[in-house]
Amino acid sequence: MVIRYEHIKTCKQTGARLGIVHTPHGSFETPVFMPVGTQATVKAMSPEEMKDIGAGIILSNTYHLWLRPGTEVIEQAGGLHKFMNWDRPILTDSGGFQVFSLSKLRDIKEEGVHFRHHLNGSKLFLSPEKAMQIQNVLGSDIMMAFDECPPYPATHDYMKKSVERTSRWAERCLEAHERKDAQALFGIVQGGEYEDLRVQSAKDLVSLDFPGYAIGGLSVGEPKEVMNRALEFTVPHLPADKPRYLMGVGTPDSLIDGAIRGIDMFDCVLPTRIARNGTLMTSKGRLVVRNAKFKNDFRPLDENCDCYACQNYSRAYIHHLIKTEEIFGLRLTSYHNLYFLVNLMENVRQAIREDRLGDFREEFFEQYGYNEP
Ligand code: PRF
Ligand code: ZN
Repeated sequence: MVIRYEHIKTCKQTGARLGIVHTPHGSFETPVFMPVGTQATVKAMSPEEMKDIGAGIILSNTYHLWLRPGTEVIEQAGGLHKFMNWDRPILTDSGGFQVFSLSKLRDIKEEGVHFRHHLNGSKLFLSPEKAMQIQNVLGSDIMMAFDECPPYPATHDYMKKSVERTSRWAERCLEAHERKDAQALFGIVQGGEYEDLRVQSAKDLVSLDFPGYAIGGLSVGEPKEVMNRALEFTVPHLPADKPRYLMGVGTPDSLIDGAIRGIDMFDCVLPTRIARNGTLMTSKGRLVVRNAKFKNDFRPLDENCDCYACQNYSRAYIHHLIKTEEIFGLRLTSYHNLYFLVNLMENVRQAIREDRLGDFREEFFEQYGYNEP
């Protein structure tokens, strides 16, 4: 196996897992939050800063890198790690989800998805084989299968057909993957909110024996109880000795509640996206530093944070940088938000180590607020 999940312990209070995932570019501890670097860069952050905040693995996107700069440039660079100067693990998403979210004109067929370039309108085609070929060139440590993520809500009938196609596509992905000794391919469980389809999807994929499994099709607009229930009836069908990844989830509440339901890996654009419009995640909930009330506030963004931004700069200063559209403002807010989530997961791991993740959850929400996203 190219990657290996080392189970350290299970939290006695919650059942959350503490582990280490070993990859060809080193190891990371789980549960982990993976910052998103769509265009071969985590927006506003250098790789050195990513290491400072303690990021163990980052995510990038097949779809975007295929369109720009194109696979050939990355091949000439010697792969994505070298191209972007990041020597720790990289996970790449397969492109399916990005086609569904970015391209309005698309046609899903058994062979793959025909769609138009989201910027110039040209005709494009992605398939399980193509997604594997691109990810093999990128050289990510963890590649994702090419799946369909239907919108929420979808009918049981549509979802059943979609799950069955996603299973057939998963088999084609395994077949087309040419670097099994260097890159691990994860299967993606779909099925929406339907228990029978989630179970069917999980069983189909587990029978194909992937080195890890993702849960897709959640955080697509459903209430959080729906997501939690879907995790509860899906996770028990996944093998205990492989990593489990909940795709596109990154609010503090869902990271903690996902870990409690046995999830090991998470990713989301949320912290970096909201940072760029002046919104911070803090131990006391969200703070919109671009609001006028922070003009004369000389406290740090988060009084309980020891990140570089909070140790050296005030809300007043960052408010000013955001209002004047200074680049340094985006760097500081991005730095803080990523630090906040990476550090939250370090605290989650410590709580698991000490069998008190349930208590940690209560203490965290007492401060953060129960209704804050
Ligand atoms: N599939 C893939 N990528 C994803 C998702 C999915 O279902 C999601 C759903 N939240 C985010 N990213 N391939
Ligand atoms: Zn901070």
